Amino acid sequence: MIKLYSFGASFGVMDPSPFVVKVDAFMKMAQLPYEVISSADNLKIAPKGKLPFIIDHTADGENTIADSQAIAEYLIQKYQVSLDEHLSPEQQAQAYLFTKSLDENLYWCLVYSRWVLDDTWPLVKEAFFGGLPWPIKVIVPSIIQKKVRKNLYGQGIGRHTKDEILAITDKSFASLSTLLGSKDYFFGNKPSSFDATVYSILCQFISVDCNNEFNEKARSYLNLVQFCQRIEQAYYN
Ligand SMILES: N[C@@H](CCC(=O)N[C@@H](CS)C(=O)NCC(=O)O)C(=O)O
Repeated sequence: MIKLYSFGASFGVMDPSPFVVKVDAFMKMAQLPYEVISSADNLKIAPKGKLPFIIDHTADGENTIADSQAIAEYLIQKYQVSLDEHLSPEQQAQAYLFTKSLDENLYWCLVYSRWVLDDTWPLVKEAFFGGLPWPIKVIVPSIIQKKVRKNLYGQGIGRHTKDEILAITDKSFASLSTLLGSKDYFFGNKPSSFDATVYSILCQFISVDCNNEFNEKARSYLNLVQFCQRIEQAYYN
């Protein structure tokens, strides 16, 4: 049995981490049996200090794998997952590089929109720290927010103004919308692992119960909204 270690549902999606949702959607698409173990404390036992990670309990012992890309590669190899078999080598190369763009650029725009924007920060504070006892719940959020701001500055996105970050974010939405066009999935009429990846980040803007400018921008792309609905009807009903 595969165990997926996650934070737990927030904002109306199965996890506030796109990387956790990516693995969850991938396993659903691949029809692999698995169990989700949800707790913020999972971070304390995460092999690389980040979620997700999986532990695959097999007849030969346990395999622990961290990082959404490494997890997908492990599962494809171990369980002969055929999700990407209809992609040409060129499409597989594109999917990899598009994934890195979403993971390394759009993701940080999401982090900014949640942790820095004044209208969303109170929701984040409540969702992630609301359950902590007083006075920890007053002290810890601002310490972590400071750390996140530092990471955003180090990564580079945090050096832009809000309007610039919104414009950078919109470039990804517009590009995804163009790539999808009127197709059901990004590489045709069958889902591939790249659809799990795109869904995992788009649902954090589109399907969540947050209504900041970044959410509104994402929801202005009808085909992206319909794409999220398509995945949710197929896998999250
Ligand atoms: N490259 C990793 C990224 C995972 C990641 O950044 N996870 C974040 C949540 S979205 C995390 O666990 N952050 C905790 C921390 O940095 O302390 C993957 O693809 O799984």
